[in-house]
Amino acid sequence: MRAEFGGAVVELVRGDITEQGTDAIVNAANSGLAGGGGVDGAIHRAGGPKIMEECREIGGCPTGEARITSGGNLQARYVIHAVGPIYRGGSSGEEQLLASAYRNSLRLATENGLRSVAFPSLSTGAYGYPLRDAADVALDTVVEFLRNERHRLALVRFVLFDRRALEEFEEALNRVHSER
Ligand code: AR6
Repeated sequence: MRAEFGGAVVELVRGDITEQGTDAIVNAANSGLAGGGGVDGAIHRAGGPKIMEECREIGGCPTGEARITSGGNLQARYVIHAVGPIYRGGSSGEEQLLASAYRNSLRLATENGLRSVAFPSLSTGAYGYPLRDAADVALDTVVEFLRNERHRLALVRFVLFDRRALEEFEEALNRVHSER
């Protein structure tokens, strides 16, 4: 499923984030940029040790922010390491932090002149953010950025790991699209 906003296509696919040929892929990282399971583990396994070396030099990244490294052995030239919030019930600023993790990732992509970026669903694995709410935040934030900020992005792709995640993102995209 795809739709256009602010000159860029937003696309939803089912798949593995590590296999994307976009200019950058986004990592669901932790604030230590220390590696881990899920998306993070898969990216470091597929991309090789260079990415972790660069993460160590950067040292860390506060929740809601993002940092960029090379893509190592990945097809993508860059990895944008975004730190989403750990879900603690929903009244600890999680929504704002999740939105800012997406927004800051797109800002970094723009500052580096990138044309295409692929995101996983941040915070919805180990960090426990409810998928439906997270899908709404993800699509609202990305669409608002594409419509209102200066950018040269042509493609923002969400790569969803399972059918349920794809369906929740499809519903969220349908909603944003019908509100235009
Ligand atoms: N491609 C696309 N999506 C994936 C993949 C993949 N290869 N693998 C898992 N997912 P998570 P978080 C989905 O846990 O919740 C790590 O230990 C998965 O089904 O990767 O932000 C880090 O080091 C889920 O919907 O990220 C952090 O400590 C979504 O990606 C912590 O986990 C995100 O799941 C970050 O937790």
